[in-house]
Amino acid sequence: MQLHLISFKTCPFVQRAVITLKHKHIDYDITYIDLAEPPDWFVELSPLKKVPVLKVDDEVLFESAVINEYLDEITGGDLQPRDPLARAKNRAWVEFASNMLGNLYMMKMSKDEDRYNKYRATLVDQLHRVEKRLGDGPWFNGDEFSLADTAFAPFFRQNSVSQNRLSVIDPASMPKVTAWAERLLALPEVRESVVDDFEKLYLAVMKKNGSFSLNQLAA
Ligand SMILES: N[C@@H](CCC(=O)N[C@@H](CS)C(=O)NCC(=O)O)C(=O)O
Repeated sequence: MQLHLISFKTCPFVQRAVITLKHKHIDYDITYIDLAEPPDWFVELSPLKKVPVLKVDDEVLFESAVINEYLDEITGGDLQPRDPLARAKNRAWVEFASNMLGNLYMMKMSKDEDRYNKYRATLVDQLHRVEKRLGDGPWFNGDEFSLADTAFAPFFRQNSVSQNRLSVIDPASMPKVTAWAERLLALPEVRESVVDDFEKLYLAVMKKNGSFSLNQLAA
């Protein structure tokens, strides 16, 4: 079976799939596209015109959460809790992480201070909810590393650009989130989930969007 991931170099949703692929030591090919000028074959292939898309031989899978569940299921299914309620809750938190990724993007790309503050406040509230949900770790569900970890990790990677100088994590009020994020960011599969020039590309996207927070960084 040939697995072929279609990616955009700064997309955190693709990073989720890469983390799972690497965590599971699954062989795959990767093609990077430019979402600003998506090639015709991609528009034809991707129902929502979004990345990630995973080609499984000639079949097409889309949506990062679905792709990750598939990758887990073909390799033993150990990244989802066995209990149906625990599994459903894990899926709900994966969706929560997706919402946070959207808010992080909106915050980072906000042109003005008001919008920036609005998204930042939402994210701080969301991170406090995650803080309450976390136990003693090391992972989201305690000892068992799961798809919730692979779903949140790209949030922490994107949040950590520029040596955390734009971070929304407040270590004093979010000690569990802080420790969990550090643990995730230290994993090889998370470190290798982004391209070598990821930070440069990510900051370039912020600059192109006239990012308020990037100006703060320069000030
Ligand atoms: N719910 C989707 C979100 C994927 C997504 O938003 N991808 C962005 C890039 S990070 C995209 O392809 N955007 C192109 C577009 O919206 O046209 C998933 O989890 O896979």
